[in-house]
Amino acid sequence: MLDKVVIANRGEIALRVLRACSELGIKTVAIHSSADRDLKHVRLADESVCIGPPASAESYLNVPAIISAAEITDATAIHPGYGFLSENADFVERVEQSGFTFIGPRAETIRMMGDKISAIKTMKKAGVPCVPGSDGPLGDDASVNLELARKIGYPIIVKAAGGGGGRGMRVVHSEAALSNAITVTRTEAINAFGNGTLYMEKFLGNPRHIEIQVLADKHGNAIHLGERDCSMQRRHQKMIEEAPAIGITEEMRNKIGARCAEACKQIGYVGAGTFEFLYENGEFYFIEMNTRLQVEHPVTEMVTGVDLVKEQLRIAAGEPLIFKQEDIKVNGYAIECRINAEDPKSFMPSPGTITQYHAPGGPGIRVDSHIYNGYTVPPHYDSMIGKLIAHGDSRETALARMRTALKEISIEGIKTNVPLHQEIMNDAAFQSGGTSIHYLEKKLGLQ
Ligand code: MV4
Repeated sequence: MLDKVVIANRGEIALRVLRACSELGIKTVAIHSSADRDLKHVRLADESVCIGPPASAESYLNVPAIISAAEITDATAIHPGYGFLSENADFVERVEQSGFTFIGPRAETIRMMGDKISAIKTMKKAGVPCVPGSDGPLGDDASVNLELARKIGYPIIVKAAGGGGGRGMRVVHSEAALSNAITVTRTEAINAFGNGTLYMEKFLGNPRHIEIQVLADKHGNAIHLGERDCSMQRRHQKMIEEAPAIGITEEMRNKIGARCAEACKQIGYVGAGTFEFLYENGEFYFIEMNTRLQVEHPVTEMVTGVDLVKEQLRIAAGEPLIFKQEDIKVNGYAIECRINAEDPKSFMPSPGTITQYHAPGGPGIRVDSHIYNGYTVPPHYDSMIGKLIAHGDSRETALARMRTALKEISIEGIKTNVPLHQEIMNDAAFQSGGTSIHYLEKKLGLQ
């Protein structure tokens, strides 16, 4: 097993990784910025190293400082959490060149999935269903692009190969608008990612965002752990996630899941990963793959009973998967609410000191959060301060437990989005389930 892990992240996910290490008897090193000395996991870690000032660029993204911290503490591995350096192939190479184990996929895999065109090409070849599209980069010949779009059929969407997560894309409804859309999107992509490579897909007007969790070891074994529905989002920020997704039968889950696991085997995928799909009219369309642990991983853990972070650690240590596909069963329903330090109406961040905190509890309730009485939420980072997860035998029970927990939770001194979560839990369409990626923005617009 790994001896000592550097946790190269902050907040709730750093605490989550620390807990998994602790259970497996792995020593931990917390690296943190000067704004994060009082983080809960910094106090709980075996060792801690302040690696820089508050700005992420000089701390959580500071590769030499992170490698140095691993060296001086005699660590053997680095867990990147999510965000920050978690999907940075250059970082993985630097980690490995310095003699440490990166807890995640190989650099080559991360680089390939970072280029959305090569990701789609690879998945299509592996038998994963993709959105009808250009199957490659767009050239500069306007007539060729018009012909491509005509074949696909309007509306189409132009996307940047270096984009993802909602950045660098434009919907085109007519031939007349195509050429200009390509020019503008290309300029934006060059400015944002330093890469003007674009591709084209059929635009799906009202899909759900459904993703498949996978685990793969270094011995060629791969399994899927079912799906999550992440459609309840605003401006590409997910707000609520659930597992399983309403309307996805066991047969559909096994079919799409098997395709994802098979693709993992074909590309030599290592670690935890997520296949992102758009789901419309009963069909799955692959759009991107995330090569990291995701924020919403707990809903999968609650319904499968698999500890995904412990599995990441075991896989990185070279151990074979302890689960076979037949061992994975989806039990009940889980819902996660992301708790943000922000104004529930304007969505403006609300950093500051938490003067009073009371955590909810009871059957089926899980709280993944680093906050405590007197903790000060710094203004320098993401506003998510924790996740509230409810599990139950039925979706109705999970929802009822979430409603109860949202009443019970008490966070004073800062504003949070708890009131908005309460409202969504009582929303008729959410209660019925299966709402699209556009539902929340439409609902908020009507208020
Ligand atoms: C799409 C799409 C419709 N059709 N692709 C946005 C984020 C990036 N991961 C892909 N995105 C989309 N790609 C086709 N062909 C609609 C979106 C999209 C979206 C996707 C997932 C979750 C939220 C979204 C919000 C707006 C648009």
